[in-house]
Amino acid sequence: MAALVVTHARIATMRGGKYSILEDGAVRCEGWRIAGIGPSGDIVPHERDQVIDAGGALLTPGLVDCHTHLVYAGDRTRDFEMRMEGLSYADIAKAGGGIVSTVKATRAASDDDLRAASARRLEAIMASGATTVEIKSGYGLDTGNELRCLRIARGLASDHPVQIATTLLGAHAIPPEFEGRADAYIDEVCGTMIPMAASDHLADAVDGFCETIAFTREQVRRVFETARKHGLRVKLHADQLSDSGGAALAAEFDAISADHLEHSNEEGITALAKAGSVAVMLPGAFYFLRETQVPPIELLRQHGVRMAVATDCNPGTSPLTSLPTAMNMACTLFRMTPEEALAGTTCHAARALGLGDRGTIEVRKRADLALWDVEHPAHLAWQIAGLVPRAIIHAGKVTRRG
Ligand code: DI6
Ligand code: FE
Repeated sequence: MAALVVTHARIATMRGGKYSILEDGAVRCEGWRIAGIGPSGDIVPHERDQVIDAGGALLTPGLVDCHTHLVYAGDRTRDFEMRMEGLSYADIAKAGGGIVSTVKATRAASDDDLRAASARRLEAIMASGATTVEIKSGYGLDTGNELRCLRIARGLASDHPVQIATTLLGAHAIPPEFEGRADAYIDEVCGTMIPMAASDHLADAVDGFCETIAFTREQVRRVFETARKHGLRVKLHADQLSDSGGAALAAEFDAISADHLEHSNEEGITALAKAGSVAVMLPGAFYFLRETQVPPIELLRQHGVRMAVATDCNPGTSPLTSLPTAMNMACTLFRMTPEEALAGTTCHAARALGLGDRGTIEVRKRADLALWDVEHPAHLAWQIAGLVPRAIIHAGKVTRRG
């Protein structure tokens, strides 16, 4: 079988969550999978194979962005201006901004406009090295619009060389028509939204926003119980702005990930470790909101909780479309190491999506790779912005050349 062979690369295989570097290595891709990896001298291309001579450049797994909200319409720059003038998140919501303004714009947008706006953001994340991207709904907030956003998210994979994982985030905020009636809205999420998303195979997982300004633990618990009944795995926006016991709740439902965690307590962290949930760090939102409470990185390390890093691409708290920039922020703001940050956008990010077939460079894994014109893998976290790979390989095919 004709194959694609990358030779003379410094390969960060990311096995075991470490760089695990193979110097002057080669990777043989057959179809969409990796068929061989070893020293360049051992992996000899056949005559008909396509060969990329990396010339000593760095080869990593294709990056995985495991937390985005990139399907939305409208504009939140006025929110940003108001915040710079000193208004609070609550003041901004009262003045007509906030999540609800994005919900209104998203509902009003045509399918074509919503798809085009979402595609632009997805393409920017892909250009930063991503070959797998998770996309949440959460700006539709009624059954029709939530399912529409998931359908658009799924559809983006048909004309982009990327794998998309979709997550239903119906419990993101209380929609205007349910103001003051959060429980009635959760009835709709559990009674209609989750069952329909499950039967139409539109969601790979279910997420919620457990927070004083969003949904209570009891409300999220109902969402999770319904998800479980429909065979869907769960993730949670947990303890972002306050200690709401989110980490422990996520662990109780064996969540594949618990995300944010700035205010999590040790009990919650211990529970996450036991459940094997991944802790997803989102430094873009921390930076953009000028938060001061850093997530308990040292506790997560001590308890052996795997840490992922993602963009959280969304219009209100993290307008970020570069994974290397998210890695840089995870190091400068959270004091993660560059090696942890790269594990966070490769193997641990894949695990945060429950995907065991990617995130490291090993035989039989997906042939999703990124080739970077840098000497050391720490460069990916060192550079603040503007870093893009020289080449991206998705499912064994070269999809981008820099
Ligand atoms: N946490 C956040 O930071 C965003 N959503 C969430 O659950 C905020 C989204 C927005 O303001 O549009
Ligand atoms: Fe988020």
